[in-house]
Amino acid sequence: MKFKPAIKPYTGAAGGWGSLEATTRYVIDSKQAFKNIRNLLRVNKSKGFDCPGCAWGDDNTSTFSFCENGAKAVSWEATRKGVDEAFFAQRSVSKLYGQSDYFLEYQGRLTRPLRYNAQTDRYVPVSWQDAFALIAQHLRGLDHPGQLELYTSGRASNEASYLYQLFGRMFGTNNFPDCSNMCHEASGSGLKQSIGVGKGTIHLDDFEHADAIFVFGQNPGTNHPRMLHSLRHAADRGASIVTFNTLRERGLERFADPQNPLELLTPKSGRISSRYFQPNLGGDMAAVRGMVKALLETHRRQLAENLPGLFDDAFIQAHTQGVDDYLAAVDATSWQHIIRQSGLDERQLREAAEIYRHAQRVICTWAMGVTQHKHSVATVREIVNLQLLFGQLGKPGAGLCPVRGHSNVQGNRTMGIDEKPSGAMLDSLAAHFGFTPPRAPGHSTVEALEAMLRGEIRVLIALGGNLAAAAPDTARTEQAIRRCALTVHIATKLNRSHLITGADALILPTLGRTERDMQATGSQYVTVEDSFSMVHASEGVNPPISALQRSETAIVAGIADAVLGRDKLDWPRLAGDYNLIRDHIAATLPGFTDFNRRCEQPGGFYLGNAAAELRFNTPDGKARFSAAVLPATLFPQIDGQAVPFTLQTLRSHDQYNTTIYGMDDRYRGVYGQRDVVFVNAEDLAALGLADGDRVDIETLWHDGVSRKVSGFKAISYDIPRGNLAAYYPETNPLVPLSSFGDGTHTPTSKSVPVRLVRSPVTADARII
Ligand SMILES: Nc1nc2c(c(=O)[nH]1)N[C@H]1C(S)=C(S)[C@@H](COP(=O)(O)OP(=O)(O)OC[C@H]3O[C@@H](n4cnc5c(=O)[nH]c(N)nc54)[C@H](O)[C@@H]3O)O[C@H]1N2
Ligand SMILES: Nc1nc2c(c(=O)[nH]1)N[C@H]1C(S)=C(S)[C@@H](COP(=O)(O)OP(=O)(O)OC[C@H]3O[C@@H](n4cnc5c(=O)[nH]c(N)nc54)[C@H](O)[C@@H]3O)O[C@H]1N2
Ligand SMILES: [Mo]
Repeated sequence: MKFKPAIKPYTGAAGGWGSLEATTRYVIDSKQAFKNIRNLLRVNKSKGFDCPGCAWGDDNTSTFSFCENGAKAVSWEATRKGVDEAFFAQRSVSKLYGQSDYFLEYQGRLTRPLRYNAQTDRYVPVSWQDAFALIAQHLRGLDHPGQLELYTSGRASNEASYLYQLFGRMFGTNNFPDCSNMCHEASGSGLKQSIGVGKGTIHLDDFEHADAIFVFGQNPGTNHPRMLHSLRHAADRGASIVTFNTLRERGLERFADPQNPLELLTPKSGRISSRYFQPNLGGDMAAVRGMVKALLETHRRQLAENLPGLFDDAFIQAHTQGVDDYLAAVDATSWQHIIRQSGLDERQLREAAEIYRHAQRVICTWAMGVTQHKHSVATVREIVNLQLLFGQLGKPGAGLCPVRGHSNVQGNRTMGIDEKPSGAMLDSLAAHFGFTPPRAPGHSTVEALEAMLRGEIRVLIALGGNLAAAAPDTARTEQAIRRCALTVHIATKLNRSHLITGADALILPTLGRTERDMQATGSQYVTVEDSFSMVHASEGVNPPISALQRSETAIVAGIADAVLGRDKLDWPRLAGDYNLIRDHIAATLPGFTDFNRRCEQPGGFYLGNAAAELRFNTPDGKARFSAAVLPATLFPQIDGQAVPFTLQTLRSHDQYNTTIYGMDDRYRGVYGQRDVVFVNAEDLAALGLADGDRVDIETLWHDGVSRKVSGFKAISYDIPRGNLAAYYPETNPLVPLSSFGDGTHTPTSKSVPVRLVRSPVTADARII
């Protein structure tokens, strides 16, 4: 496949015609246009399937509620193309390894179970029974259960995840690395420490009541397009939208609603952000601290003048703990430090603070720009500090909103996919199922890879995802996975992880969320949880393209049955009737009482959030201010040198994580290519480089390992000096495995210390 590279700045609004055109192109391309359009109509309605795109919530009022990127996700899965035996017979695994991620997934759906044959270096057909037996044989041969890693990606349903964690714990391990470890871990961890619950506190309709919405480190135009509707409506009724983003993202500037015919017929489009600040990568904690410093000055001045202070003292008194220590930390942080680290000047931070304090109700949202740094937990907690000072919890139109990634990543955690499970959950499983769950914490994703590198892990089972491509430090990650005796991937489409095999390897083809799931007792639905803790049913409608594909739930039950037998649980019976699984969930997890009946409710049901009701599950029942010290510098000198650039690795408009739908990044004006790096024009000039020159990007890290990607096209872009951006997963080789967040092990994908050098690679377009 060849793509014609071009750079053409995008001048339109996000959404609008461009979005609908692109949607239609994807729908038509997937070779079953009619069915796909019908599917789109069903997305996010009470009957039909949940959009596998992102974890944004649904308002259940729109009849055509979908977005361009949701449409891509649906039609990508609903393709009639399948990879058959002949495909694998003709291609060795080493040969396939040389293909791009785009090529691999573009081949279509996996249609039958496959086993790797190391002699011929090919995947060959295997029966389901033999596949399960092979897994059982490996697992029975382990020295101890901790030699198993059970990876999960956030598309898995609640039912499949619940069975999966139960299987793992009955087998004896808490090794549940998951995509969340690389994603919103810092949100969960920071929120839990501050407010006692690791989830956002707001409902979707709070956006209709907020006076100001602060959006930190997030690109909703591409990654949560339905959020633009909420932002746009809020902006239209006069709410202030204040954005902190290192890049100028088109979707945060202007948005035309593709579901509003008037806006498609006229050039009308709505402004989103009232103020747009571009901090340095990793500069958000400093920025928020600067806002609080400004607010604290005003607060004290007013008090000195016998005027009411700014802070909500009644709220602080009644519901929080630690304010004095926090304000002392703010006093101890100098403006100079704040300005240097945030990259914003005092006037900008004072302006943001003024907008904040004049709003009665404020929502703060954030995503990967906040969570993928070393000091991400402290940054999340700093955002909470600001909200606590003003009592912005427990009332409509206000609160905290980490915008989740994968469509059911939040549900996975609720179901117990957690390497550090709470004692209460384990107690509940132990009592209900009559077994002794392991109490020792298991491995997060980075810890799992480290353990594999040390040769401590024998078997990796992955419930979806693309671990090899999604994880950092590609060379070390691949080396780690290859050390396993058995790798098992439960997947919809071929991807790079399937080509990084252990000595034995299996690919188990699964049904996607769009597909009808027939089991012994008839057609089944599953459930998922969105970013707003709404749980709802999702029922596939498409006939599967192969009779040999199985549902995730059935595959997990099949593995458990082969490994553990039926002494404790009749796994096949559970796989035959998901209502029975939901009964177990109801009996063991808080908030799911009467689960099956509540699934009938259109739009689903709310799981509840104690912090949103001002009940804080912290040791003293109060929300806790964090008095963290602002890091002295974001990058200490490495090997005696100052780090010239910080690189963030991010998503283009045409990808879903490691799934590459196409080579364009429309809103950033990039077409037909992905090997680009966005650089400030003055930085380019200082390096003696011209716009479009090819560069190598080299990581500066203190372990002596060389990490480099070559021949990237440097593009002059609106980004603060010293900051760079390039696409993931291509730049994952640059992220050191040992560079992760404090207290989270989340790879620092948004702050990689690098240098740029002119590249010897000059070819203009590489063949994809
Ligand atoms: N279409 C589509 N939808 C998706 C996904 C997808 O790949 N494609 N992925 C899903 C998943 S798993 C996730 S986690 C979410 C990801 O959603 P996002 O977090 O929006 O994803 P990224 O592309 O990583 O974008 C990070 C954004 O934060 C900004 N940023 C980076 N670092 C900083 C910083 O230090 N400070 C500030 N203020 N800004 C910063 C970047 O410029 C960019 O706009 O989207 C989900 N939805
Ligand atoms: N450098 C860098 N690295 C990052 C990030 C970054 O911003 N920068 N972001 C991180 C983030 S936020 C995340 S969430 C992770 C994502 O990590 P993962 O979740 O592991 O990766 P995905 O690309 O979402 O997984 C795609 C694969 O999932 C399979 N799949 C799709 N649908 C289904 C399904 O319904 N069932 C099953 N069983 N399989 C399915 C397909 O085979 C597909 O190839 O990557 C992380 N890695
Ligand atoms: Mo994510």
